[in-house]
Amino acid sequence: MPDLNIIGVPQSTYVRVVRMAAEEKGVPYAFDPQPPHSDPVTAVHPFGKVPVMRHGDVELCESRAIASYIDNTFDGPALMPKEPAAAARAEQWISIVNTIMDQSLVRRYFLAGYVFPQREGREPDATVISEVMPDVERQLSVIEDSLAKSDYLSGDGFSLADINLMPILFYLKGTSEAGARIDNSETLTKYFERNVARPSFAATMPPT
Ligand SMILES: N[C@@H](CCC(=O)N[C@@H](CS)C(=O)NCC(=O)O)C(=O)O
Repeated sequence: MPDLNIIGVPQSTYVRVVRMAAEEKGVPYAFDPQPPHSDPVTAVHPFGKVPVMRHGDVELCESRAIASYIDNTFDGPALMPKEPAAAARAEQWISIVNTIMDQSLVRRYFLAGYVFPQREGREPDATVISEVMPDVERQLSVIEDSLAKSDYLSGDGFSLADINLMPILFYLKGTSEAGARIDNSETLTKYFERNVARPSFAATMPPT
């Protein structure tokens, strides 16, 4: 039984990020697929959000903190660039994705537009989708502009910034509007295909 325990539903983009971090480092971990606000989660996260992590006496919540702990505790390839400007650029992207893009791309567009209606046997919510689409378009364009200058978000090779974005792009690819926006962009398509091929991505595929 591995010492590192990652807790949280596999469908969560944030849970996938920390699992990908462990996979990229080559760290064995036990995965406990617990929903938000379940007892094992609230025992660690004061607001019941996933992921949470246990490693011996260490218990942590928040994906960025957990990924940082995994990166700094275990051997294996570094997940953050060493060069200060590239490291700061990776942090900048993680912050933008987690504080701005997650809200519109995941919560409003993907979950409210597609997942929640479909769970109730309804069609995707066209009103929600059309309201959020300007934000989706703008945010994908911002990512595209950055990737037009560099193959990776930090500008210095694959990093946690790319790990942090890929689970979101994966969900968007399966939708009509954002999926078409990605497919019509050579830059976004190349980026997606480059990173989707990583074993850490295949190993953390959410159930359908
Ligand atoms: N800032 C947190 C966000 C985690 C988060 O929002 N997780 C979602 C699942 S993707 C969750 O637990 N939602 C339940 C809730 O907000 O009550 C992190 O980076 O770990």
